[in-house]
Amino acid sequence: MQFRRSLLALAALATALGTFSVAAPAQTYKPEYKMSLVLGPPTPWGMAGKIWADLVKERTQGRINIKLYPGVSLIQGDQTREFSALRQGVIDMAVGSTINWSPQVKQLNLFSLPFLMPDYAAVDALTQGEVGQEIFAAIDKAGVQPLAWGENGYREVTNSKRAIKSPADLKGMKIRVVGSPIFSDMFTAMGANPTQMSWADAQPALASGAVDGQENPLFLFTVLKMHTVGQKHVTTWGYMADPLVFVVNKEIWASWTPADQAIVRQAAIDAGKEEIALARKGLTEADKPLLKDIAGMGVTVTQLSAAERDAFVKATRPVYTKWKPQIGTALVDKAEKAIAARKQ
Ligand code: X2X
Repeated sequence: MQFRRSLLALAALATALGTFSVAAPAQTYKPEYKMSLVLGPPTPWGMAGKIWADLVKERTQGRINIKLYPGVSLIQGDQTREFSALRQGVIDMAVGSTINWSPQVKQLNLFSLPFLMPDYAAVDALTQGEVGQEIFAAIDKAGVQPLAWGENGYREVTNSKRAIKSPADLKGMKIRVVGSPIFSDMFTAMGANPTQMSWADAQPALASGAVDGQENPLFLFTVLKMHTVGQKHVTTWGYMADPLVFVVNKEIWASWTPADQAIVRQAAIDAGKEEIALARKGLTEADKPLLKDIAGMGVTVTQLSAAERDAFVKATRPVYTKWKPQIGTALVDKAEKAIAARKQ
């Protein structure tokens, strides 16, 4: 009797398991996927990750559950190692900056070429066109699945010393730059004294005065209240903008059903569109309210005249020329043509 009951129970269990394996291919899915970000919410970058994760959870009825790891905490804040960690599976997915991944994918330096993209229409002409597709092919070839574009934004220079109107004003100034060689080249060419460090190290360095200045999109200035760490001068020179890319580790990508892959991709595209609008908020309106907010914090905001800007273009031209073949002459030519033909 006892034996018979156990047998019945076993049979019931087998049936239950069998049914489960047929009905739920999601059984091989991880309970949680780790998404790496440098900046968390409420920055636009952080919102990109949050919007993407929320859309995926909702549209997969929770089959794909994503947790955000801002501050690149999965790799101890070492943002230029993020791409390698994605490839190796230390990170499952990310919304990352082209700057941070450029040591591993040299084509990503395209967006860092000084004064290549004069306006947002130029950024869109690259990311939304053939150039963007070529860059995605390069990311794919480097071992990570690209899905959609987002935006960190135009990087404006801030400092504690003086208003920067010409390269001479930058002379000897200690500027924190990201650990990407083209940035050291650019700031050296302009006469500054660039110091490479991660974003995690940059914040205390600004606060202690170990560095005089930094460059980043202006929403970061307001979110972090950088005027409280002595950053009293902002110059809007629009020398480059870093797009963000939504990506997934390739093994993780392959473990999902085609239907779920389609959901994750579409959610990334939707989140990217929404985030790009957030990243441009306050900067695309005629009166640029974000600049007014910053001036309202007692900060000098310097907007360059065409002639003043030109002096920076000239000073950094040798860097452009040096990096063009390293990025790929054909790709840069194509980018220049796409920008010249852009709709304004
Ligand atoms: O480190 C930076 O400056 C930041 C936050 O903008 C990037 O990760 C590229």
